[in-house]
Amino acid sequence: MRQSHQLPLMGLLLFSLIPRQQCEICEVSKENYTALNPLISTMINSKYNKGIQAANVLLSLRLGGFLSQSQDQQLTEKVLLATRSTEPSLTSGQLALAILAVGACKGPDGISNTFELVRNLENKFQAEIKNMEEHDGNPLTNYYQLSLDVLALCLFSGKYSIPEVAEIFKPGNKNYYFHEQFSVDTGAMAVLALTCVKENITRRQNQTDSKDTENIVNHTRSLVNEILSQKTENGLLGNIYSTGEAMQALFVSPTYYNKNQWDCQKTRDRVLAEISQGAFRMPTAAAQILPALMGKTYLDVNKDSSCVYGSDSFNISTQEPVSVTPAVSPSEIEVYYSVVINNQIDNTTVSVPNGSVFLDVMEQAQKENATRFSFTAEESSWGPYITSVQGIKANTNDRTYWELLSNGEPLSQGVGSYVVHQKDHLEVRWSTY
Ligand code: B12
Ligand SMILES: *[C@@H]1O[C@H](CO)[C@@H](O)[C@H](O)[C@H]1NC(C)=O
Ligand SMILES: *[C@@H]1O[C@H](CO)[C@@H](O)[C@H](O)[C@H]1NC(C)=O
Ligand SMILES: *[C@@H]1O[C@H](CO)[C@@H](O)[C@H](O)[C@H]1NC(C)=O
Ligand SMILES: *[C@@H]1O[C@H](CO)[C@@H](O)[C@H](O)[C@H]1NC(C)=O
Ligand SMILES: *[C@@H]1O[C@H](CO)[C@@H](O)[C@H](O)[C@H]1NC(C)=O
Ligand SMILES: *[C@@H]1O[C@H](CO)[C@@H](O)[C@H](O)[C@H]1NC(C)=O
Ligand SMILES: *[C@@H]1O[C@H](CO)[C@@H](O)[C@H](O)[C@H]1NC(C)=O
Ligand SMILES: *[C@@H]1O[C@H](CO)[C@@H](O)[C@H](O)[C@H]1NC(C)=O
Repeated sequence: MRQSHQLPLMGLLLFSLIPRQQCEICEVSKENYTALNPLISTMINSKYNKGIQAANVLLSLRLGGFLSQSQDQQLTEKVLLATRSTEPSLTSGQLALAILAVGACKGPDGISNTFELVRNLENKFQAEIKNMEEHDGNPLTNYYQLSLDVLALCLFSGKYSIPEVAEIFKPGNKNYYFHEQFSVDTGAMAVLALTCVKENITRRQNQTDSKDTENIVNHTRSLVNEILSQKTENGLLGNIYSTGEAMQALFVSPTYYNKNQWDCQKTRDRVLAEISQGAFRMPTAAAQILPALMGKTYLDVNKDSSCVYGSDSFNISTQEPVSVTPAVSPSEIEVYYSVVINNQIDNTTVSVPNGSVFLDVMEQAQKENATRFSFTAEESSWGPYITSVQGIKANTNDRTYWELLSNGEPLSQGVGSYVVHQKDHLEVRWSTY
């Protein structure tokens, strides 16, 4: 009898004791900001073919307050111009990122530029849902982008249905997984979106929403657990490129896990070590890790407050970065390359200069036989994305794509970044995720 009284009481006591002290935001200390310099200069000096790809970088630099007023203005104009001129063809997530970036704070002119963009995002989000209804639950893009959509709509007073969000973001939905493996990036972005929605409902204190609130809380708890279950021996959450966003998700959900479930300092120190080894040379990679290292999250985007500007300590370079050409020309290396479609394999041996990337190998093979090794690629915020090989195109409605592997292992970088090694067995494989 006594137990039945004590247990809930204990639970209540623990619950009221734990919250704040457990919320450990382990940002990099001011003395150690120099460790972040490579990230900031990579972002500031980045050049993009399409301005929309600068949105992630702008968002990140604004959250950190790293831009001078003139740099901020320059980059904001660029993103806004690109957004307006290409809006109909943007994916929902691209538009959401642009809204988050451009609206992150009130710029020098003080006008909010986002009103019309938010209306367009509402439509794109509905189109994602419609596609799911018509194509076996597959959105036009993916759940990472649907999460960005909800986050932007939530932060910028857009319209969305709370019950619909609670339904879409149920844990266990196949869209959280690629090859049955939980996508930490996707789960993290969903946690940020759901947290925003939950805070909004709570602030409105609308009793009729309580069932949805409970669902959203439950979804968030499961997603946080799944993220924590992807913790690696060395402290990463998922892989190095998902860790920044996973840190943000854990920062905003301290009541859903115990202090001993996550060693934030260990994660941070591992990331700092990876920065010095050059893991974040891709501007988008740098943009996605920086906020967490500053103790910031995408929920800190505040359309009502003025921008914080830094000094001109980092200059936007006007000249091309000097390419590091080695004194002696590199030796040639030999790699194996195969295109695998179900049981059909087309393979060849390719010779490329040492230091070449996967894309160089594909181009070399294509030169040797334009039929067997033909391919197309599209520029994305992570570099070139392989869209077709031998004329066979990736399709989100079928969840198909061209998977990259080396020596049988899926790569964690794209064709533009992965540096190949002597005797590598490189493979592009027609896959379903
Ligand atoms: C969804 C997703 C996919 C989907 C894309 C199709 C779809 N249904 O949308 C699938 C599962 C097919 C996929 C494939 C791959 N992906 Co992926 N993907 C993502 C994810 C979760 C979200 C991307 C997104 O929509 N971003 C938001 C929008 C607004 O930005 P965007 O640039 O317009 O998005 C497009 C590109 O990002 C592109 N894309 C997706 N993945 C990759 C990877 C590379 C290298 C490139 C160049 C482009 C690209 O697809 C997006 C939709 O069109 C990110 C996570 C993250 N942190 O960004 C990982 C991520 C970008 N992917 C990654 C990787 C490694 C891959 C693969 C190379 C894996 C492999 N071994 O084959 C392949 C790409 C191979 C190829 N054909 O070139 C890494 C990239 C890391 C890096 N340093 O380069 C990330 C960061 C995941 C991670 N933490 O490791 N991916
Ligand atoms: C700064 O970094 C150094 C080396 O990485 C570390 O030893 C030190 O504790 C850090 N300082 C603070 C205040 O975090
Ligand atoms: C909650 O969201 C609505 C609609 O998106 C918005 O109008 C309102 O300002 C938000 N309220 C709070 C308190 O955030
Ligand atoms: C409360 O929520 C319900 C359902 O989401 C909605 O129909 C109603 O308009 C809301 N009321 C207020 C005061 O926000
Ligand atoms: C939420 O989770 C709790 C505990 O796991 C459970 O008791 C409750 O029924 C769940 N609520 C909903 C709406 O599913
Ligand atoms: C940036 O440019 C300003 C003026 O052009 C100059 O004074 C400053 O030293 C530069 N900073 C760096 C880090 O190059
Ligand atoms: C292609 O693969 C077959 C079977 O693995 C192998 O015997 C052959 O040597 C490969 N050809 C080239 C050019 O690598
Ligand atoms: C390729 O270059 C790396 C250093 O960049 C070197 O360690 C390696 O030995 C080289 N390999 C060949 C086969 O020349
Ligand atoms: C390219 O490959 C196709 C199909 O395997 C073959 O029929 C053709 O002869 C090859 N062309 C060249 C130039 O090697």
